[in-house]
Amino acid sequence: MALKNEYLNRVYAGLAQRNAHEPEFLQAVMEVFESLEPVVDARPEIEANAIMERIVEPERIINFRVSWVDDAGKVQVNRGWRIQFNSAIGPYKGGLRLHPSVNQSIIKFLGFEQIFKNSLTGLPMGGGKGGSDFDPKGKSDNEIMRFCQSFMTELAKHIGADTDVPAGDIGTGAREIGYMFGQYKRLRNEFTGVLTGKGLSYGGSLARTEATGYGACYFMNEMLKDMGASFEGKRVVISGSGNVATYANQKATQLGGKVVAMSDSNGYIVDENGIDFKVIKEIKEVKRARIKTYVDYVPGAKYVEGCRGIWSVPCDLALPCATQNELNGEEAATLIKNGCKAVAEGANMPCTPEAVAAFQAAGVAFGPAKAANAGGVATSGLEMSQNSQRLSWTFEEVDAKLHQIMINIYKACKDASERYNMAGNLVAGANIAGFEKVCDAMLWQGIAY
Ligand code: NDP
Ligand code: 2IT
Repeated sequence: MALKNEYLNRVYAGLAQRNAHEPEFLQAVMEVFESLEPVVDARPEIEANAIMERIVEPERIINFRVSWVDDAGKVQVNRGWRIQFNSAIGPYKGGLRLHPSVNQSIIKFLGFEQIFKNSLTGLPMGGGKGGSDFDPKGKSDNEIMRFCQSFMTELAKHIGADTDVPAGDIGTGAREIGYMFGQYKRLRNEFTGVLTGKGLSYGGSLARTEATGYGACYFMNEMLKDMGASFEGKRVVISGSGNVATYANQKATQLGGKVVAMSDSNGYIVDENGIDFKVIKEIKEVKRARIKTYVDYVPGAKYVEGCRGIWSVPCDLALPCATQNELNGEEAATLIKNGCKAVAEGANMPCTPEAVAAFQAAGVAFGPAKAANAGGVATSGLEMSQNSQRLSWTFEEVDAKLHQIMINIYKACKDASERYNMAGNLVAGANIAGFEKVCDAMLWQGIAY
């Protein structure tokens, strides 16, 4: 795809040549560049200061070996990354993904998007991301602990409460953060807010566990309000059944919606009576089992093998909350045909560019990931504030702040889209609003990075 702005086109072409084997990263950059054309046209200082060339190059990529010993006594070796992408507006901040599919392209796309997402929260956080191709599935708690300790032994050299603050993402939940925090403390002999998503007994924030899923629903709710609608009585389909999906289910249900389908990477369940959030929590958080076991708890429900079929379940609202590129153009067409009216991305980049274009062409309200799932990292920012103050706020206080942040993000995206004559295009709005603050901070700080 060619960009109309000559400068952006040239920067993208060079990037594509240098990163030919990083398709997810290039996909994420292209989406941002498309949105920023009118901004770059209007502000010559962006080209004069090589802002775009700089913003697509991570400030630092740390890539390391992670060796650990499994329960059989065999030495295992994984690859670890931390990509410190941009620190213009605050310390690097972003999750750690543990999944066998992890590679540099995936961590770079996530780190790049995190820059703009974190900016949208209104809190002082730069963009970063990390992870490993380690697969937590089927590992014992001791194996998870040994991996996390080995991973942190290297990572600890590069992070800190005022430098870089990692958190959870796919495969990294409360258990993994706990083991990593323990190892960091042991290595550095300091108790600081170096990670977020911590347990409540050692500095974690109330409502952080719920925040991404809740935030995605708060964002969806703002889109619905603008359409003169609400969650009340709506059929909702949520892909995934991890942290984001589980609490998106809880909030969508609290707001009056009925969640009829959820999935994992093997298949999906349909429960016409509304999927019971407490059963999902039991299956995923306590038993660490597969979603197909839902039918053992709720016999009226059905399980279908193969995760992508979930998009054929008719719904009014869709919340893709599993992983990147999980919803393509054809699947978007099926959702549209079945009457879907609004989509909010709980996962990062779950909709392919073809899917996003299909939704926008059909007038389906579309909330992009950088905005719609920013509630997680926003609440991580609130965890950092509480840690710095040596205080902890109540669930209600944190949830109220999260809610207000999501309302502000929606408004910022909408305002930016209107300022550049793209009203209704929240993809452009999110990219522009997120970019503007980072760009200004980079301009003020001179050519440092
Ligand atoms: P979890 O590990 O808790 O859950 C991930 C869910 O997605 C699981 O149901 C998993 O199924 C499914 N999934 C993962 N990979 C694939 C795949 N390749 N194909 C199909 N299904 C897959 O992760 P989270 O809920 O934390 O993260 C989900 C998404 O939300 C990710 O895109 C993440 O980057 C994003 N996100 C997370 C935030 C957070 O605070 N946790 C914040 C903002 C965004 P299975 O168990 O079968 O692997
Ligand atoms: O993609 C994301 O925003 C996250 N995984 C959460 C990051 C964080 O630092 O809380």
